[in-house]
Amino acid sequence: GRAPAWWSDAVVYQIYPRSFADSDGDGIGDLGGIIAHLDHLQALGVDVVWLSPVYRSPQDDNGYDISDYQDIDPVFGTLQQFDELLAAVHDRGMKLVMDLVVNHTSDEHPWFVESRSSPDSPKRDWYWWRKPRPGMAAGAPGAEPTNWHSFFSGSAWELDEDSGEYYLHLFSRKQPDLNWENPEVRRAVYAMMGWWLDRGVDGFRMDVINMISKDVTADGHLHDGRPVPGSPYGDGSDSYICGPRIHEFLQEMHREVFAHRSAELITVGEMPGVTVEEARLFTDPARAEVDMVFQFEHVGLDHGPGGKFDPRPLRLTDLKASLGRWQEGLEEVGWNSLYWNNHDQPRVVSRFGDDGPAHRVASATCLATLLHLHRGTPYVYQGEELGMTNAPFTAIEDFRDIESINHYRHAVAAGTDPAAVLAGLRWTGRDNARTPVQWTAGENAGFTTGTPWIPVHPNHDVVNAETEHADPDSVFHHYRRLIGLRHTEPVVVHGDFTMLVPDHEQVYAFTRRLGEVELLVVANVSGREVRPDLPDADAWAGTEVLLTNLPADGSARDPFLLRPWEARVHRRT
Ligand code: TEU
Repeated sequence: GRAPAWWSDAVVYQIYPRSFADSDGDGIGDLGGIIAHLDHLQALGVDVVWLSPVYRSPQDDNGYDISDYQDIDPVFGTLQQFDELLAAVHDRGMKLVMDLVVNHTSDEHPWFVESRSSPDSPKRDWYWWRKPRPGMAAGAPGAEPTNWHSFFSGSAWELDEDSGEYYLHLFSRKQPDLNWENPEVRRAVYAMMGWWLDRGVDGFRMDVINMISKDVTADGHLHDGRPVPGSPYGDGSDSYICGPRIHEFLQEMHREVFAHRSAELITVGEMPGVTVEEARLFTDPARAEVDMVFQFEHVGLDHGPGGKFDPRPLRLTDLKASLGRWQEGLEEVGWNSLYWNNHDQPRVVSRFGDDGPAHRVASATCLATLLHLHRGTPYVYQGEELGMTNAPFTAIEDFRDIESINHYRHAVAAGTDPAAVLAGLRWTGRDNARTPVQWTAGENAGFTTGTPWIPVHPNHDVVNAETEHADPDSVFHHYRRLIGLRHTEPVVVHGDFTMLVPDHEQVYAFTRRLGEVELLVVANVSGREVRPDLPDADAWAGTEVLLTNLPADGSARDPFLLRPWEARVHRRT
């Protein structure tokens, strides 16, 4: 067999720089703030740090709109400071992964400025320029080249008045899609990636990388998407999710960028809409595409018929069926990434747990235990290790995220009750994950000495790193123990996975086995006591308890009479 990759037992920590820590008092997190808090990451024990984008950017989508791939935005610092950060991360034995955003650039990137300057521009074909729909006047309703909606509301096409042509933007109008059909575009991207790797970075998290290949006919035609009930726009995802040339492009990227470089690099492709069958192909080492993918199935299970802003309660059986299928699907070939949170998702303790004072710590540590005992590479998103909660925003003025603000504007204009729209945003809006990291109980949670760019959560008096470092029963120390366990127990990394009691609506339980060593992981994912009927429970009852999330209560109780949000990991050989 193939030797396990260096990162197989690694845990990755995601930093969203804007919200991490501010060192210069302008209210926005920056590289200096990250350098100042590396002790926290080292104490947690993570192996890899993934930085959300810090490149030069107009910040329309908080840096996911890049105007210069080879410079640092002044709001975050300088290239020299970046080199300092990289060295400081390496000095501590950690690696640094950059965010690679190459499905689109900013409309202020020189490539797009040149492309837009004239239909005859040599860079015109670097983006997706199209004439209005045949027989229709530019700008008329429905004249867009396809019916696709943008992820950030409205059409995915923006009219350029000067040329009378439209350009494609799957995200904001300030994020025009690059045309990966053009080999010059691909060469420019690979050269840029090489520039960062030569500078010493250890890999990339690739933003919406499964959207770079569009289904286009030989004569340049793009197809309309499926109609969406109640919307003037259609869903074009069949034309760009894992499009016809996606595997070819990723293999080419691997050949051109990674194959002749160090084997100690790590790649993860962010892939909305990816299926487990596709993920097997993307992550099969023999195909040389990416090391792992971020899939979205488990974070869509609580979306209602109206989409992400129409949430419904999660059914635990759905979650188990989904994650269980991914464990099984990538068991022989490929590799999972494991995440509850990132900068696009609501906080897991508020979403799948209970963020009230009685159960916040127990439910955060319960969910953490489940995730970290699966097979794959766990990702911890800043603040998750503190049990940070969703934002308590009450007015649209509190929100900063372009997706939320655009959605509010469109939905209210279409006649939806503003209070109902706001309720949706409060549940699933991305700003839930973007309030500043809570370092202390002091002013602005120790995030900044200035005015924070987005409100600080008032619960930082209780939920903060300083308090949690000092408390062995905190969410922080539980994450630290989970990460430690992955580093010391090979069965956590390599063991097989068997789901137990799949039909139970309160209990999530599974075993892991590697040779003679077997783990039982069992968790009460509810606020009510429960005694599941576990196979082999009597034999497990007396075995070594590797980890629990609740302090022992001193009683000689039945270990599988689970208290609210109790999670246990047993071990036997
Ligand atoms: O997100 C891709 C994506 O499809 C969603 O997760 C997105 O956040 C949105 O909520 C869909 O409803 C990536 C980045 O992670 C995100 O921050 C960027 O805004 C987006 O790509 C565009 O670069």
